[in-house]
Amino acid sequence: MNQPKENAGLSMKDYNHNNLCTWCDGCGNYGILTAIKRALIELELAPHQVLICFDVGCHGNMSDTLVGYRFHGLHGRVISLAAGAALANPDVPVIAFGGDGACFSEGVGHLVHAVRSNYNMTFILHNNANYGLTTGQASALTPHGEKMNTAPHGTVEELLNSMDFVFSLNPSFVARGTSGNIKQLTDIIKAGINHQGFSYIDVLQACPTYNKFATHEYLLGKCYEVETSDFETARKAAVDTSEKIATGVLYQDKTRSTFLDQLEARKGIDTRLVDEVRKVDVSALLAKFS
Ligand SMILES: Cc1ncc(C[n+]2csc(CCOP(=O)(O)OP(=O)(O)O)c2C)c(N)n1
Repeated sequence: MNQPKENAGLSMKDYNHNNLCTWCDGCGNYGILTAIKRALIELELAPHQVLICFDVGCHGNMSDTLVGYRFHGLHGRVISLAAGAALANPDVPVIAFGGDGACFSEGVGHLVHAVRSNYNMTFILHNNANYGLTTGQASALTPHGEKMNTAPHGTVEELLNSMDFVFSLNPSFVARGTSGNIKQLTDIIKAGINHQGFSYIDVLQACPTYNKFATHEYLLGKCYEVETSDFETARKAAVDTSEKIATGVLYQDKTRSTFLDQLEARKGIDTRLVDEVRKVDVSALLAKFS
């Protein structure tokens, strides 16, 4: 990050918006919202110094309650639009929020290529194990057999093991937190923003209205914290959730180059793409199509 450290006096109110919050009582999104604000304050990043991107879903309504540069995109597309912004202006940290419904269905292709490209951005998965905004549809992360509104007799499809899937893509940063442990989640988000490369943060999010199987109490009781370890140990700890659920920064490779750092065509260039496009006059081209 090349941000000037000039914001030591930031507080929660700098990020608070007066808009009415539409989340259900007890929704884990409140905890995630608090953690992101705390992380930005502790990193001394003012709202105008960070880009926050949202997918469509319950979690996406955070765009109404958080002050800053925000972009609310189409369902499943948040990673791609955030990656574009990160490539266009690497001086601005980019954070993208997405739901498990969006990320592991419509958006799964974007996730694959963002991890393997190692774009320099942070992705925070609101993993409530269902499509919340469309009132409790089963997602790819809903356990097999769970009774959901779209599967009253039990979910037929097999559960997608998201951690095994992400580790199979050779990620440079993988973390897991819970919406109920705000202190830990704040530290995880800070580590993700500071990481050079694609930071994948899985947040196990309580959804008291539609997720009856992984409640706030269940998650807090099952989670334990691990220290960063080697790739295979981290993968094993992340994947096996049968007895306990490993949380914390599970894996980080600080030596990996980002996508932009590896591009020969950008080497030795000090300007940013976001400035360079302004120098090109496209009015004649646009006139051809008007
Ligand atoms: C391409 C597309 N497909 C489906 C929808 C309908 N839709 C809107 S929100 C939503 C559910 C979102 O679930 P998830 O991504 O898990 O986020 P959550 O609401 O749980 O935070 C769906 C299916 C849409 N808006 N666009």
